[in-house]
Amino acid sequence: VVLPNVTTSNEKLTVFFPMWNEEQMVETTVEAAHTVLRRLVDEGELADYEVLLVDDGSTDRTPAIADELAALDPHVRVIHHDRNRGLGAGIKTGFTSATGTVVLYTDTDLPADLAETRKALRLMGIYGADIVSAYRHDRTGEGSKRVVFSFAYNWLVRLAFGLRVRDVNFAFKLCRREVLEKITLASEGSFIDAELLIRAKQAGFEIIQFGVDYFPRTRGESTLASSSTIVKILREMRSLSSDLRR
Ligand SMILES: Nc1nc2c(ncn2[C@@H]2O[C@H](COP(=O)(O)OP(=O)(O)OP(=O)(O)O)[C@@H](O)[C@H]2O)c(=O)[nH]1
Ligand SMILES: [Mg+2]
Repeated sequence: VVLPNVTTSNEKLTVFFPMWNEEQMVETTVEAAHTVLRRLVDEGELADYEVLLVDDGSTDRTPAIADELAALDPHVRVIHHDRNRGLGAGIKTGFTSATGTVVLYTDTDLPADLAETRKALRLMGIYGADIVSAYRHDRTGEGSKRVVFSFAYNWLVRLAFGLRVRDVNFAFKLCRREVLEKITLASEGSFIDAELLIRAKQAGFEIIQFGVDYFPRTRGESTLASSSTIVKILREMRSLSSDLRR
């Protein structure tokens, strides 16, 4: 009798966090990542993991805390930008420096429980997806103005680029390394999420989606929830649009 094989994964996961002035979150976030990822390794769902902190020229204690955490644990790595370059720049650094075979990108204020990583990995395997992109079941926690903006933005991206994704800017995306090796991202700002999905789809990669509970920020400063971010995103979208529609 041959027992059904209990397979052990040979994937290494990099989870990376773009961060700017997150001194109130960074420790909690790194600890949450360890707790979830260590268990996934223990249970054979992952071969190894890396926690990558991309400090985008923070002016508070974030860089010092991040360096301390990295010194304490070989799973943690930090990259500093010498000046603040924007969310897209942080995400590009995360994607190009990740050593994993699969890469998860999420926000430092943990908008979704990192335990969702297990489900995302499983879905990626079962459905043969290259990107697993999460959407919020209920996003009302971000306030009504932003709900309206998110809705309009998702609709605009769908109309302009034919991308059918429910929550384009939600920061919980698991990507196969092959995607990141194949495509080159240009955005330095928050258009990066849309650009990633559009270019991946155009290159023939499979994107699937799943819903998660959303936890709005409870600590630290909200830096991207401003009208200047919206203006920048639309400007970036316009300047990249002919390249993306080619
Ligand atoms: N690389 C980079 N990351 C940033 C910058 N500003 C914010 N971030 C990070 O981007 C992620 C999202 O920022 P948030 O301030 O949470 O933006 P948000 O989720 O739209 O808004 P709130 O959750 O309401 O604060 C977090 O991990 C931030 O640390 C920046 O200038 N550069
Ligand atoms: Mg946030």
